[in-house]
Amino acid sequence: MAILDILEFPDPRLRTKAKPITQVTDKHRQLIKDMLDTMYAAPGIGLAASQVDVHEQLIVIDLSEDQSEPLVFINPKITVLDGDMEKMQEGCLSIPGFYEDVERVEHCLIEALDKDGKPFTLEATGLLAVCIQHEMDHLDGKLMVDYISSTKRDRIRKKLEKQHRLAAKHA
Ligand code: GNR
Ligand code: NI
Repeated sequence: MAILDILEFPDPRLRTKAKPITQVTDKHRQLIKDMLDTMYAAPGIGLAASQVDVHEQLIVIDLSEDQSEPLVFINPKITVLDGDMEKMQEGCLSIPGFYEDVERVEHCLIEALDKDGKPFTLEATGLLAVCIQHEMDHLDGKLMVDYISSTKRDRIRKKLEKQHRLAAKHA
């Protein structure tokens, strides 16, 4: 079991665009295990490889209460099935302690590869749809704070920078 370090805003590495995975290997399957351990320990409901400084298109999600429904998405593609938007308050393990309203597409189809490299599709609504879009944004170098005003974003940045300075001093 390995808990990985999660990058925090405004770390510039979170802005890296993830590359598609051409061949799913045992190394990826080990990373998936470590990402699930890291997500469950946090705790969170989703984690993108970008957040652990691996810039490949890989996401894990588990919306269950008891860690019983891990989902893995490799090279995910999204198709909007219904243009209606839903607003939800989101949190992000890379922006700890802050919660912001974000509007997302309510109903979408995801095409991706599973941990064995096998293609699958999944229709998503509600929290699952929101979470997948949040994670796919990470793969694109995009963060939840990009949807709020620059004033609010700057305030969050300053608070986190201060926390990071204090943490470094006491390390
Ligand atoms: O744990 C998380 N909760 C959450 C709540 C609402 C919308 C999205 C999320 S994802 C987040 C974990 C995370 O930062 N994933 O990138
Ligand atoms: Ni996040």
